[in-house]
Formats: sequence, structure tokens, C-alpha cells
Amino acid sequence: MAVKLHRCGLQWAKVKAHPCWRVEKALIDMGIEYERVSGPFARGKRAAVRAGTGQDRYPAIEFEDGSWYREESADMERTIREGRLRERAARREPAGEPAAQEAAEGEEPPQLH
Ligand SMILES: N[C@@H](CCC(=O)N[C@@H](CS)C(=O)NCC(=O)O)C(=O)O
Repeated sequence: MAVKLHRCGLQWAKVKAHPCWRVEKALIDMGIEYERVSGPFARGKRAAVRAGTGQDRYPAIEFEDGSWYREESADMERTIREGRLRERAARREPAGEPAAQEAAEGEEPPQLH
């Protein structure tokens, strides 16, 4: 499975200043498997990225579990190059294990001193 890189269609713009290329290059350099999804040019048609991130700028990364990651491209690049991309996926409990919050339900609240 690969993450999806939602990006603009200007794929010829391979300069560091270009936000989408900055992030795509970081994925390539770090050997992260990804699928490129070129989004529509018109902001009003960017329904997927808007639904996933709450804003309409690219680039954005969609994880296999359906969660999304979007920050300023320089921050995204840093996260990827530091090997911390997976930390940005939504945390899901392994099947069969209750979420921490559910497990805590019914317990006495901690005493504050
Ligand atoms: N400062 C933002 C800029 C993001 C940005 O402008 N992305 C471009 C695509 S490379 C975009 O979505 N442009 C379309 C628009 O602004 O409507 C970043 O670095 O992430």
C-alpha cells in the first residue's frame, strides 16, 4: 500500500520553491512508496482535498487508513526527511483492542493534589 500525494498539476515545475515538488522530492529521496494524485486546478473543484484537510491548498498526503496530513510544505518536507511521516497518520487501535478512552471509561478520575 502507498500513501497518496495530492498535488497540483504543475509536474514540470521541479524547483525547490514549488511546494508540491518539495514534498514529492522528499518522498522520493526517502524511498516512500506513493501514488501521485493530480488535483483540479480550480480551487472550487478541490472537493477531495477540502474534505480531507479543511482547506484547498496542495500538497497534502492521504494515508492508507483514510486520514490526511497537510502543513506548510516546508514542514511536510522536514517531517518526511526526519522519518516521521507515519506519525501524522491518525492513530488507530489494533483490531480487538479497545481504544484507550473506552478502556478508561468507568474508572475513577485521578485525584488531584
Ligand atoms: N505556503 C504553502 C503554499 C501552498 C501552495 O500555494 N500550493 C499550490 C500548489 S503547489 C496551490 O495549491 N496553489 C493553488 C492556489 O493557491 O489556488 C505551502 O508551502 O504549503
